[in-house]
Amino acid sequence: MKGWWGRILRVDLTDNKVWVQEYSEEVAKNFIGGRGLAAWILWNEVKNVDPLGPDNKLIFASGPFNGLPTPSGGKMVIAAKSPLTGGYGDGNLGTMATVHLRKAGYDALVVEGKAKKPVYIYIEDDNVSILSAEGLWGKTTFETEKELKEIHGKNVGVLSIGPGGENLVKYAVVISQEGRAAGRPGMGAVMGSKKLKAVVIKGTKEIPVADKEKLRGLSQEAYNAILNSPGYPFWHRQGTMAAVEWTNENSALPTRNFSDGIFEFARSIDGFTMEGMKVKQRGCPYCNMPCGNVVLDADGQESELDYENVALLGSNLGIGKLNEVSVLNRIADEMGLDTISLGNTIGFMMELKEKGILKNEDAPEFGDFKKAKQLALDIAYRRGELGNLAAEGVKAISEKVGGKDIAMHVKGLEVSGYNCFIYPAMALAFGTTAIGAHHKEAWVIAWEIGTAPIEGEKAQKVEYNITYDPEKAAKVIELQRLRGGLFEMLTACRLPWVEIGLSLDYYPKLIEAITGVKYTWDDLYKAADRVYALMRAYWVREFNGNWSREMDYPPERWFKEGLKSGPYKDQHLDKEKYDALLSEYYKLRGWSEKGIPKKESLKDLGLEFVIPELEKVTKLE
Ligand code: PTT
Ligand code: SF4
Repeated sequence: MKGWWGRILRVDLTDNKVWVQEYSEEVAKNFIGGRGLAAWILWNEVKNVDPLGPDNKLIFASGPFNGLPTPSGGKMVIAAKSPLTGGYGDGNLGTMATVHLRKAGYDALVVEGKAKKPVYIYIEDDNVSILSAEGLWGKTTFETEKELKEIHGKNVGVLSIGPGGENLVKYAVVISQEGRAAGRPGMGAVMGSKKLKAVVIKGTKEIPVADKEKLRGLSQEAYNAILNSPGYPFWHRQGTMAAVEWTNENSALPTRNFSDGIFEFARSIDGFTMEGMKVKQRGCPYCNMPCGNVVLDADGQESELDYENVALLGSNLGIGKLNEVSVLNRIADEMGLDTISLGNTIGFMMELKEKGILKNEDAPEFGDFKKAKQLALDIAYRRGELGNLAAEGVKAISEKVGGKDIAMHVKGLEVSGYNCFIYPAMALAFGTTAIGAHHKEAWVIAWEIGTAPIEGEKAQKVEYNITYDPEKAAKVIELQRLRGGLFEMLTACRLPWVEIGLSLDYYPKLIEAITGVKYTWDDLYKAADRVYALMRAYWVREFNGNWSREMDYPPERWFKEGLKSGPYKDQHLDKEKYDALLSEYYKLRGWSEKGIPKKESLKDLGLEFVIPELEKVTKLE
């Protein structure tokens, strides 16, 4: 095999066992890597287990792009059964750990079992040790990475959890390089449940590549195309932060627990304000369009900002000072909490308090930065009744305290930064994403609005009519195939294509140069569909067949209430029309009206092995 090692490093923390598993060329070709490989492992090995028990498996999956000079190709997928949703869970981050994992001779690392005391895994090529982390337990992710680099040298990749993961906060993430985060559906909590504080990797091998010269030439061409694109200068200035002004202009900026789409202090937290505060720029490995904008926060400390972080911890909490928002963002990174779920949870509690549903003196009100900061820390340490409750996430809070109609989640994962009262396609994307409400797989809102943030220096506002054309379902699937499929399997950053317009034509050519395998676009789409069907089958199996189309509904708020202000005041989604769009989506995917893949489509995708197990829990069409 070229491009893939065909080797997975396995570690069992219960028995201190380390071994290498080889996997076949057929699996490599069909599932490619990253999320594809992770879904295949979870389906085969992680059945009906407690997500926070020793039998769950935490998968760190790289792909053929990693460790090689590919455009923005320094990403890694971290996956497991999710403790937040109970279904398939994963996330993606840029990290030197993916480069080193591949250079150490592995395509993935799978950790199972549970250590008796805190440990970290140190991998140096074929030499793998499980070492005590008792001295690191309790430390922040920043402190942990710094200490581990002092021990093992700067030339390593480090992935770690903070107190959030240690204390099993359901939306704890894994952090790398002080500002790269992955695993919104609680991958940090799974790591904490195994008492695994960190993974440190150093790899020195040469990755076997089919055609090195071709790879070098193509990559150079792609890097040049990125630098010369018209959107590059503005991207370089603002990165994802350009989206604050754009969503606000188009009534989509989550504001006060998604009750509105326009924030009166948007300018004070947007990309232009960030530009004035910027002290440095960071990026992921092999990226020549770095977007990690680092500012100094109200405590005088560095904080790396992205759109989602600012939308959810700023406007969604009614906080209009970017240096205060930056404090909350930095705390999330240090503690290892997902900013999106954290912002949703605190915002939800603020609204519950406003409505008199939550009667707790310590609960913050909208705009109360001090109490929000205190609550973020209490969540990480699960301190007090409020901290403990909030550590469970929005869905659990709504079931315990009330407010289901204003609980912003899908399948238990909190909604990311796009308010969809008037955007049916984006609502469908949130409804059908493989992990719950995340924009990563189909950021269809830019297509739906007709503009994107990086199109000039002033965000465009367009004439917009709410429509439910069936082509919206087709567009969601097309984007899921590319964003949630191709890029998550490779694993490469999608932003060169999404934001800078790098031609997609480079990708099959690069894959061929690396692996020697000539994929057509049909092959790549089919691989993506295969992984989507497998992830959906995983949910259905883990939910014991208790599955219905309601699982793919967006939050009730978007159907029941209207926007509070602006040109689309009082407008909201129509449930019947959404249902028709959902049916179109199922039809195109070859899924039943309940959202379960049909036998024929499973066979067509080469997933026959899924059928007998699914038939144990549900009747397949
Ligand atoms: C991703 C989600 C996002 S999506 C953001 S900001 W975004 C939040 N970032 C967090 C953070 O930071 N700290 C924290 N404690 N929690 C956070 N949670 C949120 O996590 C990130 C970029 C961004 S910035 C985006 S869109 C793109 N995402 C990609 C993706 O998902 N796949 C892919 N192949 N390429 C991508 N490129 C871009 O990467 P999750 P990163 Mg992230 C600080 O984790 O679970 O996938 O959720 O990876 O290295 O931090 O880069 O406006
Ligand atoms: Fe990382 Fe941003 Fe570069 Fe993507 S564009 S690889 S998220 S630095």
